Amino acid sequence: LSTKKKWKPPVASVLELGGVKIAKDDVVRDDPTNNVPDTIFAKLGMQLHRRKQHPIGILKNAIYEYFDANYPNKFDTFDDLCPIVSVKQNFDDVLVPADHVSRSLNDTYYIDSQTVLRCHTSAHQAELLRGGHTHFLVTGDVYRRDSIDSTHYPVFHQMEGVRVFSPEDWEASGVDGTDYAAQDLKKCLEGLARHLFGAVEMRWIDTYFPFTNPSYELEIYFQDQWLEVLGCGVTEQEILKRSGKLDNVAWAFGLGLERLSMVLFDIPDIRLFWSTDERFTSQFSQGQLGVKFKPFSKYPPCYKDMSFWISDSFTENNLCEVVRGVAGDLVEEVSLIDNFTNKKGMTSQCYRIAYRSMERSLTDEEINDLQWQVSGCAIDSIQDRKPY
Ligand code: FA5
Ligand code: MG
Repeated sequence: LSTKKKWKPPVASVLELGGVKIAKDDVVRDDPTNNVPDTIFAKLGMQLHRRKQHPIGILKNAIYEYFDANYPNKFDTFDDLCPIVSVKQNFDDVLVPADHVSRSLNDTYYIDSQTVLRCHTSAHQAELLRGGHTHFLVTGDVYRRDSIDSTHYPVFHQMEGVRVFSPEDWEASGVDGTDYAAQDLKKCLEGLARHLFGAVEMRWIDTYFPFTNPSYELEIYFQDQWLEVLGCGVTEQEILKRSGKLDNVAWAFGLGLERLSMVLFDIPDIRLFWSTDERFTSQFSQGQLGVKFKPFSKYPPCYKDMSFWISDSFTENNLCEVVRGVAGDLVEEVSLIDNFTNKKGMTSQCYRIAYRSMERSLTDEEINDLQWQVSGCAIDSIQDRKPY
């Protein structure tokens, strides 16, 4: 089967990121650990969050406004920190255990064994705390190997928020530092949600993060289901201790900016954030939060099913990477629809791939060609023993 890749426009070979120059060879190179494909490299440096007319940039500025209004001149803001960070920054500094799944090559893009594309903006918490910052917001692009559907994309944007309290902040309140911070955190984020959305249906879910305790997620009701929009909690004491803040308590949050934008502007699919089609880009302007996105007619999806015997090393994230590598943003969803294990213990899975363009109708010929290439590449990668 053919594994020929479709022609793609060439990717810039040198990038400037947060004042650091990075050559493509430094990122996409022949290190055995490296699992960053060209499609991901091409997204580095796009910085959608710094575009004033883009929904992500408009949202960032609206959040800044909320913090300015409620905590005048308190929060330091960063939106140009380099997304290429050390394993230490991304994981160790925020107490992610050595055996945590998020560290695996299946979940994170590694440039080499010590360097990753940050998978969350929490990667910058520890250094900023050490640098003496006590109130800050960090916005940036983050990278994850993940499943494919309308609310997941391998590159997305987060905003981290951290606020440090001193004993005098909670001592008069009658509750301990942790409870005080947890209450303040929820009040702050509920206020932010009201500032952005007015009335909206939302709920708090208890959860787990290695770097906070207690930890919560906020979900908002959107398109007939609950959508997780952020994670947050009271910062683990160990993180503060390591930055010399023994007597303090802090809260932290990480907002999913695409998810919040989808709710805010009624954007139905996360791929649209990368669209350069004027019918998308022209609908948003600086400072305007009230506008609802008007889909430019919905083009029909086309479904293709694919089944195969899987080996122990098969993962859905690897399959998704293959599909994205061939079909790019023409793939809307990859879902497991059947899973069968025979008497010999061999497992066969059937995946359904939904192809749909946001911008035009796809022809049968084009889809058949994509599916042919996907199955060729998928078979190669399933049988191939190289990591990915
Ligand atoms: C984190 O990344 C934590 N660092 C957040 C945090 C910060 C918690 C500080 C506590 C303190 P999580 O993996 O849940 O958590 O991601 C945060 C948000 O990013 C999610 O709620 C969701 O809105 C968004 N998100 C996660 N994966 C994707 C994806 N593939 N595509 C788009 N948005 C995503
Ligand atoms: Mg989560």
